[in-house]
Amino acid sequence: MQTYFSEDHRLHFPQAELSGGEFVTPYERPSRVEYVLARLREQSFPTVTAPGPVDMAPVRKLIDPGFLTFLETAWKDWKSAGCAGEIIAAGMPTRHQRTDIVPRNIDGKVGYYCHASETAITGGTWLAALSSMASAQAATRAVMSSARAAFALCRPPGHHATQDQYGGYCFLNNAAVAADMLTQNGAKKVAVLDIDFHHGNGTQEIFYRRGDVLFASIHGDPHDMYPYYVGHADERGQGAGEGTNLNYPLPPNTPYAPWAEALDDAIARIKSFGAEALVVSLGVDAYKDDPISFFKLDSPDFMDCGCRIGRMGLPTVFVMEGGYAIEKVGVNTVNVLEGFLNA
Ligand code: 5XA
Ligand code: ZN
Repeated sequence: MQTYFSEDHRLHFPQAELSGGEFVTPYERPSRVEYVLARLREQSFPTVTAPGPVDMAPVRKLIDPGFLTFLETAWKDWKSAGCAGEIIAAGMPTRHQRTDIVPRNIDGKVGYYCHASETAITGGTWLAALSSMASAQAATRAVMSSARAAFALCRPPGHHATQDQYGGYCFLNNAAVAADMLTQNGAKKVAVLDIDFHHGNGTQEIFYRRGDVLFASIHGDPHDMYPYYVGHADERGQGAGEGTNLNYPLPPNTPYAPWAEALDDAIARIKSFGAEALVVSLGVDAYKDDPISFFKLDSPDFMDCGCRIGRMGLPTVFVMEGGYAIEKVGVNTVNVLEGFLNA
């Protein structure tokens, strides 16, 4: 299985994340990638391939043009306004306020296009987000030209990014663009299986009214965990997408057995949906020692999970999402890929 990854991910490394009322070094940091690369080498995975330039057409097809322009120009506008620090949203539109008008002021725009203020934008964020997208696209193209599977080592991650909002460390939704590219390439039905600890609200939102892409997510119950305001089991899709959105919210301290039950149910639903290709939003923050999560999966569980996914026999694009127990991110991620290959 080929890995696609760009060195340009390093361009995004904010100094600060707002966590528990303090500014801390962001959990989502460049060294996460180094641990994955090291483990891929240790386990003799094929050489890692640079992705080539991003193709904006599949991105523009799904993502709001105003949001794309915002991401591209935010840093310049922020600096021109005399702001000294990194871009952090100070206020977002709340219920009963107007969301049909984009403010002219950059501070207002930041709040408008952001849904979680832990996520800072820096001078390098846009290029890093594009390079992450390019990796997802290169992996998807490999699968479209008949590779059984490919791994996009994306950073920054993407599953929280909606058509028009960033947050949760995500700017562009890599997995959603990958899935949509697969449908454009002729797959009549595609599934996105999100095994990151956090609900993939961005991916859900993008496909909520579509019947050709099934989204299934196993995640910390939003009563207790970010993204809090979405990710409940009764969100099942709408219109043509009715029944093609499956949420498995699970409580604090969930160990592997009930997690794997949810996974098996999601797999059965993906099969009965008739998916011809699969995108896996591969986060490993369900790990027991992850610093911002509350499930209790252990490293061998990720191997077993990969096996279960591999037994589906579908062409599969793995897209990296979260995972912050930094020294275990490599082992846990590569365990999923190895389990898949050995299924
Ligand atoms: O999958 N998403 C994440 O790992 C980021 C969660 C950010 C919570 N503040
Ligand atoms: Zn996560």
